[in-house]
Amino acid sequence: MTKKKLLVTGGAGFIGSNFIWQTLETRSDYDIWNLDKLTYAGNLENLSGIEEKYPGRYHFVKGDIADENFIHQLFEKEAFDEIINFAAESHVDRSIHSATPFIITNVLGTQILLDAARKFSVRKFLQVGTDEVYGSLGDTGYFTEETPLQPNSPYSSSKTAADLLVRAAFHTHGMPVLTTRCSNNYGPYQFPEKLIPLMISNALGDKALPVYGDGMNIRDWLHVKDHCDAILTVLEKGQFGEVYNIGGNNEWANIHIVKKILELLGKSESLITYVKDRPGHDRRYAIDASKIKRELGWEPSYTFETGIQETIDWYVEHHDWWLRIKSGEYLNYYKQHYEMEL
Ligand code: NAD
Ligand code: TDX
Repeated sequence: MTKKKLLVTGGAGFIGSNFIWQTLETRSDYDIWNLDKLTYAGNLENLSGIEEKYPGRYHFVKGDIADENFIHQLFEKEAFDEIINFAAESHVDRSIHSATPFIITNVLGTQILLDAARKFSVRKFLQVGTDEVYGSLGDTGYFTEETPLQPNSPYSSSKTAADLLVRAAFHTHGMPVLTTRCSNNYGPYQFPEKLIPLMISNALGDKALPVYGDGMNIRDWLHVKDHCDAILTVLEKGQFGEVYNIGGNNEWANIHIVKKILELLGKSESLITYVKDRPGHDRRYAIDASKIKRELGWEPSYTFETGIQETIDWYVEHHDWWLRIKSGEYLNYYKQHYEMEL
């Protein structure tokens, strides 16, 4: 069997780390290089034990996708066959406070990776995108791959710019690119700034649960394992130059998610605190994922009932994982496990 060298960027984050575990477990033809800058969102504890479980198949490289010299040196050293670009600044609220890091990583970083992929003849480049590029829906309708791109936040605008640069790489240079656009993910290892892990961890600590605006904004929730499976499907079977929407067909208003979490944890709804709305808050996202089902045969396997229960159980069991994030202790992991060995 020919082994492929897969570069995963942003693999110390939520979706990237789930993807690495899942791919090493289910695909014996891939060895993985995880390139991550270890921003506040990068947590190597998500991958603790992986080198021992998959000897020789996992390699970590600390670095920045927006550092052109570094990227070129890395590509000269390792002949990557394929790339999946997960690396991004990913939190909408942070982009409202400060947009610049989003432009540097999400836009410039993507172009630098595309340039290196072209120069070093990488055989596939998959860009992990988001449904937020389509903007906001009213009470009806769904995002298809043909829906106009109308991003409303600095985060979604930077992700849209990245998607367009990937599109340009295909049309201008004939590059072998694929783009996915997924709805909101939930599951293990999600940084507790995002709705579901924030609400679970606050509820467990009997802290207030901050609900933005009237709580009636709607998101389409997909279990992270289903997202990772869809990315592998697109990587293996997708057609170059195409965009694939990925979604769970699972719309929930935020307030209903929050109440469900409180109910499953046996906590009181009095913890709910309505706070000032997010500026430019998109009202509703809903994905039409019929193309990926029709053309590549992918559909989600989790029901929300099972997925949310498993996720809550995971955060209850991994209390220490999110407590170390909240205390900032997780930031020492790289120093303790990598720099000490040098
Ligand atoms: P995350 O914030 O949990 O992880 C991002 C990772 O990227 C972190 O490990 C961080 O250290 C790394 N990173 C950031 N800047 C970097 C740089 N310049 N160079 C190298 N590494 C860098 O994000 P996530 O939720 O796992 O999202 C992963 C990808 O999926 C993103 O591209 C995001 O836009 C997309 N996405 C996320 C969701 C979701 O619901 N979380 C939904 C659809 C799409
Ligand atoms: O404290 C909160 N209270 C609240 O009401 C937080 C953090 C969020 N919210 C609301 C805002 C959104 O309507 O919950 C919803 C979900 O918020 P986030 O978890 O911040 O996700 P969202 O803004 O929808 O974006 C997510 O999905 C698409 C990811 O963060 C993006 O990276 C992805 O592209």
